[in-house]
Amino acid sequence: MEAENGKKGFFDRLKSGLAKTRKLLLTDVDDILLGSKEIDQALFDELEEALIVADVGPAFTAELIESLKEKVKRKELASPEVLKKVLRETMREILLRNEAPLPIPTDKIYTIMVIGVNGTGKTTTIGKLARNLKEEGRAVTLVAADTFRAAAIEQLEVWAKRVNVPLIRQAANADPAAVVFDAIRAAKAGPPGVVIIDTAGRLHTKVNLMEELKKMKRIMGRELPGAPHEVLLVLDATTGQNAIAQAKMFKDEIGVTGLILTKLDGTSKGGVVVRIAKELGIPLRYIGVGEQLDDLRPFRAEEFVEALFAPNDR
Ligand SMILES: Nc1nc2c(ncn2[C@@H]2O[C@H](COP(=O)(O)OP(=O)(O)OP(=O)(O)O)[C@@H](O)[C@H]2O)c(=O)[nH]1
Ligand SMILES: [Mg+2]
Repeated sequence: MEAENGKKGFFDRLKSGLAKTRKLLLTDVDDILLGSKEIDQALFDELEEALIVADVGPAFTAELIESLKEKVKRKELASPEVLKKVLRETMREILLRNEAPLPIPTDKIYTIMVIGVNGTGKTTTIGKLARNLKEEGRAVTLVAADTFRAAAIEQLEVWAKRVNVPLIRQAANADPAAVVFDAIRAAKAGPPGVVIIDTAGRLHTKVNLMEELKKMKRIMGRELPGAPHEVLLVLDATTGQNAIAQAKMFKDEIGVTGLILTKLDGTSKGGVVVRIAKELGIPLRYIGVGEQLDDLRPFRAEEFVEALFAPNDR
């Protein structure tokens, strides 16, 4: 009962979180369909424009329009209303390919390195994730490896206290690789648990940041074969196309095994989820739809599409 309430609660928040995206995307699509008696090139052109504005990306848009045209040719698309169903179905298919919840084993140490440019929501997301995992009965340790900003360690400490999990930290300006080293040593000495590492989003230069992240990764792998088990990149949905560029950069430089998309509640560019699925081919692990502790959830394609296409509340 509790879990059901939780799910419904999140679905409603997801739905209201996606309100701006829905308004932009579906109101446009509805208007286009309402104004069209038949399916012709003009309709496709308008549809294409609406999709691009919603940030679903050119690759998805092109594929969708192509498949719609095929269906028209094969007479499978009789009326404009059917177009919306196909839009929904095509989105669902593409998103399903990127639905892959984080596979955290219970019998081994599992290390998660959280990376991303500054302000995307890394530290906040780690707090929420720690809470989720703890509620599932996991032992969680947080690691303050963002030693660049003085306040960063304190910020994570607040989360650790709030969620009631241990924090591994050193003094400000310590070498993050040394903090990670401590964390792995401590993890190996205790029962299996989940170790979540917060990292800096900005250093003096981008090259410094990449080198620092690579070094952390190297030390972890040396101390614990297979670590980091997951490199989670946090992307801010409100940055749309920029998020895609960041993902490509981190993927090439560091290697990314999973994504978290935050701040879906603050944007009409939620279509970027579709774009990420289509263009990046990296599993989308979690989505964030607000600043509260329970505003982070594993990404579910079906739930997302359902929330996106749900009727607007009056
Ligand atoms: N609306 C909304 N705000 C969010 C969400 N996730 C994070 N935030 C907010 O985004 C802001 C930045 O979050 P942080 O967690 O500090 O970001 P960070 O990536 O750790 O930033 P740096 O440590 O500077 O690199 C905070 O005000 C968060 O409350 C979300 O899903 N929705
Ligand atoms: Mg931070």
